[in-house]
Amino acid sequence: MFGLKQDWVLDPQPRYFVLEDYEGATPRWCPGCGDNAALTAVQKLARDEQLLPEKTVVVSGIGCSSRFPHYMKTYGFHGLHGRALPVASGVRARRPDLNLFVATGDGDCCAIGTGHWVHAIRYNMKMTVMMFDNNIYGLTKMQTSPTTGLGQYSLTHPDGAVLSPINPLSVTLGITNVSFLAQTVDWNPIHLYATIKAAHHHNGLAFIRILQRCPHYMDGLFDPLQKDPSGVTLLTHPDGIPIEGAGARAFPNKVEHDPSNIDEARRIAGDVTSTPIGLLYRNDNAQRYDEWTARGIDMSVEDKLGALEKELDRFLV
Ligand SMILES: Cc1ncc(C[n+]2csc(CCOP(=O)(O)OP(=O)(O)O)c2C)c(N)n1
Ligand code: SF4
Ligand SMILES: [Mg+2]
Repeated sequence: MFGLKQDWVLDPQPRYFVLEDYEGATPRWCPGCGDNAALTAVQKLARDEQLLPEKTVVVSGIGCSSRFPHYMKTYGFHGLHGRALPVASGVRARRPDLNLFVATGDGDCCAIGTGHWVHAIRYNMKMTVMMFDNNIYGLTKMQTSPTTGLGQYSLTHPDGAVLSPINPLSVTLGITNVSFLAQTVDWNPIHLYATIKAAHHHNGLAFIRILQRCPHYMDGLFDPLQKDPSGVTLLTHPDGIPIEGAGARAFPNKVEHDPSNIDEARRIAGDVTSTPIGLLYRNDNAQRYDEWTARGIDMSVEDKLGALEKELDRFLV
């Protein structure tokens, strides 16, 4: 489980990281909040993969879920509401060496951050994006979000939400150059962990929608799925999210789905009769904008100055 660090040459001794090495401030999320489960999964993944803390960064926007970077003992950036993805894109543009995780919420990503969501998917820069979907604005105490269900009570719609919710899976699959889309749930730690791990190893932007419990403002939202897991369809495939044993037994409905089939992925995403979990779509060969932004990254200072001089010389009069 623990491995030798590869690229730390100054250490007199090999370093081995344990969970505590990734644990930052004590989480202040409510008891039972699904964000806690995802934090544990990411910390375990970091430990299992022996990610160098100084080479790992977690970027977020604003919301309860966006407090994530504070609770990791890595680098982090707690950004502005809706701006997690542009900040993360900036990090990735010139740092291909970093492990990059993004925490965002349904409000953060699917409302104020929608434009950034669309373009980040198209840019396909390597990062693991966790979109915590609790169907509500949690931090600001219960306003309707784009994923709030029709008729749901909230402080902005005390008579019930008047519009049908956006479908983040369908939206993501509609964006040009999408390369990885998965859905998981906070209450199955095995599936949650396996999904984040697969995303971390994906060759591009991996977008995960995490169905996340908010017992404080949306108590019981996912009770029907928890009490009757036949409402969930577990997507299985040799190229999908590997899950066995108790993690898989929790879901009696299983359907084999080839994640390279985007038409079928779109059909599954739009099927309102069941909640899919697993890998809906993956394309390892999608274009990567970070390969373009990283050009010249190995140039020496002298070479950069020389290239700059040459460029400026073009404008000599
Ligand atoms: C520009 C801007 N607009 C609005 C806000 C207020 N605000 C803070 S968090 C939030 C909603 C967060 O909801 P979500 O992203 O779903 O996260 P959750 O708290 O549910 O995890 C809003 C509207 C803000 N901080 N900045
Ligand atoms: S309000 Fe909801 S989302 Fe926020 S910490 Fe509490 S349970 Fe979690
Ligand atoms: Mg939310």
